Amino acid sequence: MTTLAIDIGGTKLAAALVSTDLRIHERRELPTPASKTPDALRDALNELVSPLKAQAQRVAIASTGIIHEGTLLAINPQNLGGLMHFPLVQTLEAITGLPTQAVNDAQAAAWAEYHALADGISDMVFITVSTGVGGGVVSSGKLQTGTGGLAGHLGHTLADPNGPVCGCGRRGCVEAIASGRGISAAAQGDLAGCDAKTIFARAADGHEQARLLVQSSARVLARLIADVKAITDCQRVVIGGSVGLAEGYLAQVRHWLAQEPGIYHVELSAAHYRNDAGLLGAALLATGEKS
Ligand code: ADP
Ligand code: BMX
Ligand code: ZN
Repeated sequence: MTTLAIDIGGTKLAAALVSTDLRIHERRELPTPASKTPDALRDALNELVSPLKAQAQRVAIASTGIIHEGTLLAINPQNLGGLMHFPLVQTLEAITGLPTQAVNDAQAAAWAEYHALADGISDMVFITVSTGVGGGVVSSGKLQTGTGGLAGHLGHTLADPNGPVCGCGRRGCVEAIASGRGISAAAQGDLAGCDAKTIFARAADGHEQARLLVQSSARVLARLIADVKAITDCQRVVIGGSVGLAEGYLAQVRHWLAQEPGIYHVELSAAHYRNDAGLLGAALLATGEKS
């Protein structure tokens, strides 16, 4: 059985064929269209999967947003160019003619990363620091999706009551400060308008403002991890997303977490599957294995 796995993020769309032994073939990427209208995303997804669909027997989607009953509902529509609602499963079934299922991107990635951990770990949390900040919680070996798909949306917990307003409507969310978009939005002067990738590159060259922007993201993430430890008592936190996986970032998060009282410390690691965790988690969930 070959699964056509799709990962829909705020910055990029990825798709690949995933074989039963969880090997990735023919991976493709396209930029995520920044448009309020669903047509742009539908057209981009059509272009993305067209060369792959004839070789697959089913579709498994990991997508940014709250995924409930096959529909994408943005908690932060700014991450998708203002798009609030998208009929995900219906659209991919129409494009491919294949049975399709969908789950939140960070929840999917958590499930893949949980399977990559050593035996004996039953409680783990995955956090993606990417366009937004997303999360997935595995508790007693079960992936938590909640009653409406909201479980694990750690980016929308409070980092700073006086912080910037988040696209979800709340002030001071972790995502508004620590995410790629948050880092970019806070940039001023010669960094104004730069994306997070550029700001990380400038920080590595010793640019002071860039260094402080990266530091503030890592610091907020460390506090979030301390909160996550207090809430879940997890044995491991795995960090993914292009910001989370950027060189030196995890070391900074470890540094700030070490400043918190010892009870909140937890082992941290970088995503084993790197940027493919969402694709593989969606494929794994589609195997029907009980979560
Ligand atoms: P998505 O959110 O679509 O899943 P990513 O995980 O690639 O995509 O996250 C996109 C964010 O990561 C953007 O804000 C981008 O500027 C930033 N980014 C991409 N590459 C890097 C990098 N090498 N270092 C730091 N940030 C990066
Ligand atoms: C946002 C939210 C989450 C998602 C997270 C990471 C939307 C559209 N997305 O908090 O559902 O898991 O971003 O998404 O409201 P990514 O695009 O950064 O991978
Ligand atoms: Zn928010």
